[in-house]
Amino acid sequence: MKGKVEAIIGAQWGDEGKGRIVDSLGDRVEVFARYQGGANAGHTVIVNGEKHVFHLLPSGMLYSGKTCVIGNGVVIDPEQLLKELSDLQAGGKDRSRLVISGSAHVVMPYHKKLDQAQEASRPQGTKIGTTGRGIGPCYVDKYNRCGIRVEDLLDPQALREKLQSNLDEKNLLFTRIYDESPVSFDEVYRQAISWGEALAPYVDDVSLVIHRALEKGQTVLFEGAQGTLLDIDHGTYPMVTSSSPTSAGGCVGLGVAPQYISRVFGVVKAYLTRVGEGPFPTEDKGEMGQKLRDAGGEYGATTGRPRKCGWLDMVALKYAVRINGMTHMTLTKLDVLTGLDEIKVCVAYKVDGKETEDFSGNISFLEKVEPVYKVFPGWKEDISSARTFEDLPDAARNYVSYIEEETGVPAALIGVGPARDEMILRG
Ligand code: 2SA
Ligand code: GDP
Ligand code: MG
Repeated sequence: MKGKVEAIIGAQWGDEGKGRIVDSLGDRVEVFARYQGGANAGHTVIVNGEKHVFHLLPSGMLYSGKTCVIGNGVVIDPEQLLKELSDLQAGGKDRSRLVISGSAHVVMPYHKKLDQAQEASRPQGTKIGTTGRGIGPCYVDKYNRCGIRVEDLLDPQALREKLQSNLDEKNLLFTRIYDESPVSFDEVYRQAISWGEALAPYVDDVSLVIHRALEKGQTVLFEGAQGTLLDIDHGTYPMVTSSSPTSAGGCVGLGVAPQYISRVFGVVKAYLTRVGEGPFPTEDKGEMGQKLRDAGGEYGATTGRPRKCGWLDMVALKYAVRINGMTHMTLTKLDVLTGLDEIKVCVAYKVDGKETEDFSGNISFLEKVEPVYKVFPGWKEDISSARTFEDLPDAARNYVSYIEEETGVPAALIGVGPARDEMILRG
């Protein structure tokens, strides 16, 4: 094996700062690869004071001469993708070569409509808080083997037949179950043909493109979207997304053999957030939660929804270490904790009077959890210009060292601000 894969995955409920980490580590990478999720993702990258939010494009698009791929495991909303591309082009920033898998499924307008209708019809307490981007319904069609793939957009006859049978079914759902208007075949067909024409130059065999890069000894970076606790299998089901954000998802979602993975970087926010519904044992619903939201700018990068905020949860984090095979951590937003008198960390769960350090995604279990906290002293010094571990105040170093010791995973990068260079790189 000549080349290697490094995976960057969300270790929590998403929005840990994956986009910025991908960008900050991008120098030594030749291929950036998205492998799951879709335009529900919002990955923020700040370079030279300019903010970019990527939804479908890999966060390496700002580099020159690199390859960015969107794998078979991603669900592509062509309208969103073409908009992102043209926005970058307008700013003269699409310097990377983009390759899209023909096997990736297409998020059609009726998927978004269905996602929104289903979410609206869920009773309180059972809502998922989806982004409304059509993700769940598109993956349902994929696994039901009736979905429309990117390659179908390039074949007008195949597209006509598939679209017709999909709309026959979806329009029954809209009119008979959800009291919605039907979707017009002609309109969607015309739109889909034009998407195919626009996307055709980018379509190629992604697995082969990556294989050839690896053969040349290059480094490929898997860019996870969402996070471990939102994983369809390993997350807090059913309050999850419909894909596999965990490291193993990268192999399936790109067609890459697992032995190429050399390092798994889990992106860990120094506190915790969740957007959407579902249990969150360490959420602070009071003043402290609001303080973290304000200091961290915790609003959805796709929907603008306020994110729920709370304390770092070591029980959940150790689970993420195990599920992903995390070899390294990248700890983001340490600077957001600056100024707090004390910082709490959940070290165990108390459930039915018993303490446990074993996480479970079972929501009935999580709803009963009382967090057991350890309290750390805070620091007051501005840390945004720290570039070595030694530049950090003692209290900040203690906090990071505690997380490393408890997880057994070294923090290879520490984020002290959102910009590309606002970090401490430790090898
Ligand atoms: P969906 O739309 O079917 O994937 O929603 C299912 C759950 O997954 C959550 N989810 C996310 N959580 C955090 N960040 C995401 N991306 C955006 C961001 C979210 C936004 O970067 O801020 O802007 O609101 C993301 N995408 C999906 C979602 O909240 C549901 O709980
Ligand atoms: P992603 O979905 O994991 O890529 O994360 P988002 O982009 O949705 O949210 C992370 C937010 O935190 C973005 O606004 C980033 O610019 C910001 N961010 C990332 N790392 C840091 C950091 O170390 N410090 C600060 N203050 N902000 C950061
Ligand atoms: Mg995000």
